[in-house]
Amino acid sequence: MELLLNNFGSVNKYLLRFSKYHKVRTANIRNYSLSSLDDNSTTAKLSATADPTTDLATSGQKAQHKRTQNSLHIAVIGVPNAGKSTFINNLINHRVCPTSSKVHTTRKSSKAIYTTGQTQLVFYDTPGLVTPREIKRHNLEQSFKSAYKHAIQHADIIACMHDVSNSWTRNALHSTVIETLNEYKHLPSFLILNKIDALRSKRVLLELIRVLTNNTINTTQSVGNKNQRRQYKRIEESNDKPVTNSEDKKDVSWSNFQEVFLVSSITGSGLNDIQDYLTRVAKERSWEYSKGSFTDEKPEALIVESVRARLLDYLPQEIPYNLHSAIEYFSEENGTIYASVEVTCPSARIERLICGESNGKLRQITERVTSDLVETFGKPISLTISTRSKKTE
Ligand SMILES: Nc1nc2c(ncn2[C@@H]2O[C@H](COP(=O)(O)OP(=O)(O)OP(=O)(O)O)[C@@H](O)[C@H]2O)c(=O)[nH]1
Ligand SMILES: [Mg+2]
Repeated sequence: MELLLNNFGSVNKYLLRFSKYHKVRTANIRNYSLSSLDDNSTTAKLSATADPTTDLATSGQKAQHKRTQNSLHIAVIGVPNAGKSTFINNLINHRVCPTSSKVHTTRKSSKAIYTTGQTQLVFYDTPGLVTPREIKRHNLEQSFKSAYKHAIQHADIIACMHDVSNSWTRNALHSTVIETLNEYKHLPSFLILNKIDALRSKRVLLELIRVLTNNTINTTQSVGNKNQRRQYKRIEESNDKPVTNSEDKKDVSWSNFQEVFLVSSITGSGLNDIQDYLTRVAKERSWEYSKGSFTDEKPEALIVESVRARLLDYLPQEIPYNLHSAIEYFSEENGTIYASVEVTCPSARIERLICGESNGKLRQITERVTSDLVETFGKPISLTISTRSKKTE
């Protein structure tokens, strides 16, 4: 906890300094401003102030006056491992989406619900966007593609999650992301630059925004006075890997983002600003879920998905992708959940690998999933994970 708070503090300080150097003005028609950052805010939010975005905003404001119910459906899209599920869990303050360090943790679209004041936000967690080649290579279900389509079709707005921690991929939006935004361009969208905590230096961020939004937010031409411009230039020339639009001929950006947020989903930094934004643009509409709901998934499904996600974390390479987890038993008595999950392994060798010496690894996995599920359900859980192998040797 202390470590997280420390990280939080340093990001905070940096962006605070950063914001002082860079007041962002625009290119042509729109006026953007880099919002000033106070000690409690770690995000730089760029917004189209002169172009009051959509009718979403207006309807949201009206609704607040009337004190009626508002809601907004948000499809969170992005490439695998961008941090979509972590973002949703931390924003809604509940662990309902499975997360792991490996790709393809989310395999179907699921809903996560957050109700605050008059507003209900319904997030659609989606599997990472993949090309047909990747579907074939990783042996993914066809539902992978249809899942995010289903989510977007029900969405009022698209949240596009982009991982800035990887210096090789951060300089371009993935082609599948651009294709998706194009296909659904009638929907408003905003960009989330995630994992800013993992950047050694935050100096690349403004330039990244410029590249990824196709200069619709211009961060270079109109930066304050001469002194500030000189400082900005020094920042650009610093030892960070320069952000260049190296693939000039390829499309790497999207020009229609309405907002850009810089966040760390893992530390929670910047998430409040997104929450405020979504609350502001929510539509006047009755809630679909009761105030205390966080997901529409059945508890049994949440348990199985949690086991699957931790198997991805604890087992090497492709092995966990070939396992099948299923609920064997579920009940709730006196406020405690009792559950048992069976993991079917392709061979006895893999089964031994999962169990480890004297079942040590399986015990570790079980403890980890149990603690995840206590966060999910907010009540004690007694969990057993058993294994079986399809083939004996
Ligand atoms: N350092 C850092 N890591 C993060 C952040 N957000 C997510 N992660 C990590 O990124 C990894 C992937 O996170 P997920 O939330 O599972 O990513 P996803 O986009 O849902 O992945 P798929 O479901 O496979 O498409 C996990 O190891 C997370 O802990 C962040 O802000 N900072
Ligand atoms: Mg996910």
